[in-house]
Amino acid sequence: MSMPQQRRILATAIPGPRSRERQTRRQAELADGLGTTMPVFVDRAGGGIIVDVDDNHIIDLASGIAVTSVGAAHPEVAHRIAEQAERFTHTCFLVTQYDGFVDVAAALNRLTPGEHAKKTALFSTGAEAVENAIKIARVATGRSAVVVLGHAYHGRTSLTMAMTAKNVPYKQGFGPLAPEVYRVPSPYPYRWPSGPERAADEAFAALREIVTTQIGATNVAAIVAEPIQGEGGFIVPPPGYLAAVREFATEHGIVFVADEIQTGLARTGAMFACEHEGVVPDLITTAKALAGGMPLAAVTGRAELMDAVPAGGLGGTYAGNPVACAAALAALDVIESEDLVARARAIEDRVRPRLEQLVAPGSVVGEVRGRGAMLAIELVKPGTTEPAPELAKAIAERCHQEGVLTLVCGTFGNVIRLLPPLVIPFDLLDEALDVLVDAVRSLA
Ligand code: PLZ
Repeated sequence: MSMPQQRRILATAIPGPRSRERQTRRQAELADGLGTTMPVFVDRAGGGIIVDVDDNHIIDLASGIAVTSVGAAHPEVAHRIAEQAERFTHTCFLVTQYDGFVDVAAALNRLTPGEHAKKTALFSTGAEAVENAIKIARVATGRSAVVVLGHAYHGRTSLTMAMTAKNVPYKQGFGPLAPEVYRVPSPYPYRWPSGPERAADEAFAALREIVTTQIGATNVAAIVAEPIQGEGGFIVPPPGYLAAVREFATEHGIVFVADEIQTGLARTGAMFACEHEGVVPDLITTAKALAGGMPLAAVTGRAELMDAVPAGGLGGTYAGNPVACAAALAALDVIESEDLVARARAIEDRVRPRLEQLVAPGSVVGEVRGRGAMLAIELVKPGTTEPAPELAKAIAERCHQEGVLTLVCGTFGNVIRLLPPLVIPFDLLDEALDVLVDAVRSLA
């Protein structure tokens, strides 16, 4: 099958009749707890285009939530998946071993920041990687407390939903929540009460005070932070904050975990987002872009921490599935050989100025932020910083009707985020921005 034509085509209204028909069936067959951003059904996708069952060609500014950085059908990824599936689809690595698992681990040990000895364990989903990072940190330190940030997102499983900040829809009714999870303020420059320039120092001071006076530093196994907060609103921590937390963790024997599940592997214009701040975490979680769309996740970090858990303590039936590993080796090759780190920076250079034109006194766009190909606009009531979630939703829906897939995020539901595949052709990116800018201007 060839790559979809790299062009926006509106063949019908969106959603079209075939998608609508399927939507009725979906509603009858599927649990209501499964949400949907854009109610179309997909026939094929690749590059910067998603083709739905009505033949609409939609520009992809979502990448399946930061997953398909190399595109949804990169020929190299597809080829390596097919080749591996013909050899074998599964053995369970805990039963009999295969090279792909070790090769992915070696690649992550090489690519992640820091010159220290590193080891890796593979899993299937991001939430599973975060859970396992906590298990490792707890065994390695003999401590149990976990410190997380306001606006954090770490997953939907029992432990990770407790680590996630937002209540609805992630926690409401799902309690009791896992114990020993403590939250400190996120250094959110745009919303920091005493102003953005004080956010780094004051947020760090709050962390230090909460850890030392309320939890006790000697009880803390791990501090977990997303180097740019994703679901919480593409919040970029102010310069110096992550480095201060890193140093504090070292001083108190706390494991510093960077959750790079959304930010990692070229997305932000660096292989890992903590590199922008020169920070070297003890453990890093990855998933999403790692395997070009196949479910694969990892914890990578200091060998002595990774080795703290005795044999049998880590794993899972599907953890590091061979087909997913083959896809990852292909995706990582593409990320490196096509220099997608540079490509993410080029995307920022192209997109940021367009978005910044929307910011002016009294504008509904309060801030443009992010790094690389992880950029967002925060929508507010004009002349205030009061969140405007209805407007964000209306803008996203207008884009969808016009054949551009955008996602909304943020604790207040008022942030439109752009996560295009890193391989998106620039003319498509420009066209998608025309649609987004028009939608913001006409709905403001
Ligand atoms: N950590 C930083 O961004 C996943 C969630 C989509 P899983 N983000 C998308 C949704 O609504 O479920 C994510 C993340 C960060 C952890 C995770 C969890 O990764 O692969 O979804 O489990």
